[in-house]
Amino acid sequence: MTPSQARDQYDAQGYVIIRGALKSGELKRVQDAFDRAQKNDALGDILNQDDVFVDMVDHPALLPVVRAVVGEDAQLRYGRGGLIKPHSDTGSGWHCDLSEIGGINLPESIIMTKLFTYLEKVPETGACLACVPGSHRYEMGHPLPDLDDHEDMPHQVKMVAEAGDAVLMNGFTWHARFHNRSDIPRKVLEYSYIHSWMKTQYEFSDFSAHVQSLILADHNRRQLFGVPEPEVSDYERRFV
Ligand SMILES: O=C(O)CCC(=O)C(=O)O
Repeated sequence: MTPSQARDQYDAQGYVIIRGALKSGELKRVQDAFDRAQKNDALGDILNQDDVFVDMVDHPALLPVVRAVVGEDAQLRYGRGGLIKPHSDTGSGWHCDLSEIGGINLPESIIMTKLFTYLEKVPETGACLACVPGSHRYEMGHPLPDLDDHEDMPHQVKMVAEAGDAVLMNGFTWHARFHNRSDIPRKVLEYSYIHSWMKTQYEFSDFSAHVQSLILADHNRRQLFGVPEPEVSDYERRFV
């Protein structure tokens, strides 16, 4: 799938599945680093834990899709890891992340998108992300159905994934997480992308000196991490 085909799917469905983004050797490197971060109780601060997590911000199988969807002014909003234990009722209700935003016609805008990269298989019985395809085009304020059981949402599609697959989802798409009824922990990297002129959820000073040096070494990373570019306004920032 080319980035342009991915963009077409994202536009039509409100999400796109990117199969096999991480291949075996690299996947193992990311899995091992994730497990170390989890042991250190540092999944919320994943970007400071290992260089692989900084590499994931501009990964060659993923960033081209982010660029095709968000645009050449994309910036990271945050990055974190998430673990859902096997056999845990940790599903979440249906929601749309951007429902509180005003002043923008969200059904026709791409303001915030989330990239979920799965480090373990997520089977049908796992803690699947589920989306209602096309719901990113519903008019603003469209009410979500009042469901007794979130698993009963009509027209939903579950994101069953293999380790190394990723899902890029529009923040205006209706989505939920299912309970984990499988034997497999759900290990995910969740990176959110916005535009260069929007606020991020971190300060550059939150990063270690080492991570700061990784960011400063590259133009696109400086943009992704919101490092100011002398004489270029935040509105004018572009990847090279
Ligand atoms: O963990 C998931 O699969 C869903 C996460 C979610 O609902 C969200 O990021 O808003």
